[in-house]
Amino acid sequence: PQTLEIDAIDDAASYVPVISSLSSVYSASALPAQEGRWASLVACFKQFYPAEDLTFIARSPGRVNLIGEHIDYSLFDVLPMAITQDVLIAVHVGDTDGKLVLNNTDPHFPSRTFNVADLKDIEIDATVHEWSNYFLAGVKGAFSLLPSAEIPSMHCVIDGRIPTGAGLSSSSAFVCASLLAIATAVKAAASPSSTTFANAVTKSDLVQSAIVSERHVGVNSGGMDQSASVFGVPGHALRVQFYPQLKASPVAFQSDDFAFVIANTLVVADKHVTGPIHYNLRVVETTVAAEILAKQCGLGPLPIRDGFGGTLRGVVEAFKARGVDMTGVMDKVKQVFSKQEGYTLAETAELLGQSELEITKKYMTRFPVRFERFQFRARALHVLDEARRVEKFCELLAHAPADRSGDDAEEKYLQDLASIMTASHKSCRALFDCSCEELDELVGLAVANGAYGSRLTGAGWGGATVSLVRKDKANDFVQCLKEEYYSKRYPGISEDKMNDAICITEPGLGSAVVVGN
Ligand code: NG1
Ligand code: MG
Repeated sequence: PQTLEIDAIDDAASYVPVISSLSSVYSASALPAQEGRWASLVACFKQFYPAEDLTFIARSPGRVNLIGEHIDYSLFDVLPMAITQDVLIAVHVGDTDGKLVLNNTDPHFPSRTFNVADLKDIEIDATVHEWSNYFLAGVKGAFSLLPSAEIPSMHCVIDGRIPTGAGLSSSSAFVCASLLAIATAVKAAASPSSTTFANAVTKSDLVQSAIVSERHVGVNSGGMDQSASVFGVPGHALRVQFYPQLKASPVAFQSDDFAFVIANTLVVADKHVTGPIHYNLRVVETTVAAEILAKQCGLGPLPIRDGFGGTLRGVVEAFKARGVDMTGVMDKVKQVFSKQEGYTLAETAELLGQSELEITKKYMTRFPVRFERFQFRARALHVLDEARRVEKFCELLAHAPADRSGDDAEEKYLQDLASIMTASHKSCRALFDCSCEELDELVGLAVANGAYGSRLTGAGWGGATVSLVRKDKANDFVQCLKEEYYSKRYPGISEDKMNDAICITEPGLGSAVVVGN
């Protein structure tokens, strides 16, 4: 595919480099070691559709979150970065058979065909785990972005390389790539003679729409993953802000001496199965905690996030306007939620001044949850303290270690960054209760084997850790974890499987469309 061109989709306030050729993408090391993969996707496309031209390939990557866990849906800033592993969708546009055909390079995911005429009103059954649901979420997003659009016939091959349930956001990458593919196909069908489809959709629109449409798959998620997947900038982390509006700013690393290592526990965290007791429940706990704080502290009505409820960010802003700082807000949390054992629904109704039925309807119907007691105190304290850790981490990153005095400035700098990561893990484990035995073991082994710091990344309850290590020690570190974790937990595990599970990661490029000519 050497003759393909990339249209980095444009954004008015874009800091995203526009890449003119695939080779320049490789040289920018945005897609290291991927050349063979793109070629094999093109070959696979030819197998599925021997008589059809490839119109374009849409791509969106996974992400690793460096700091700021479970605070995006409370509208606090987070610091993820896009990773190399991604979802590619090769598309042929222009037949008049009226079909959307989805094939997958992985034979575990069987072929699916839809009539494009049925797509506008298509229902997604979030209760079944069906791979094409993620594409259909992209369809929903495309119609919300382009309400009058007619989706043309699309014959697709999908190739996803992000491990699922690993906290690396395979789901968002798939939804973002799908939405981008559909928007691009609509544009391509409208101007078949053009070979470039830039501006099919802006990056901001793509993100906003993907955030809302991914909820059709049954998870009441925040917006971190879609932002990282779309806006990713090679060599940079992204500070993503959700308040007062969505904004992503690239953050450079001021030192070349460290690297991040992603290590997958190989415990699959499946939000579709565990959402009601894990992820979706945490969204309810943090949302209702915010509403109770507003009510009990007389803050007035909070701004509502995406039609769901108030946020802890709203609470912090309201207190700020009254001269109360973050420490003060945390004190209020401890006062209002004095019961360490948590709150039953009846007690919650009392605090909120609403009936149990009202609360159930508002917060627990579209995304059902199961619980005995809401842990408002612990969840809110995690969120507020984690928001502070993001601030501190970003402040540290803004200053080069050389600005510090002393011979061991660099060493201290890495220790400071890492201690914030380690504190985040502790809080995720103890207050947010989103870790698991394997994650705790990996974090412990990482620190014992030379990492400065380590933490779970993504939703947790399984999935991966991210560790900060010295670049010159990174390979040894990977080797140690292979021996200490993978070979011991999974005796007989193959080298290939381990290499998929643990890797040194580079921040990569976000969504892009590669156009054939
Ligand atoms: P993953 O790790 O992809 O399951 C989830 C949410 C994020 C964020 C993190 C926790 C989705 C699509 N993403 O990520 O919005 O809340 O957990 O920080 O559900
Ligand atoms: Mg996900």
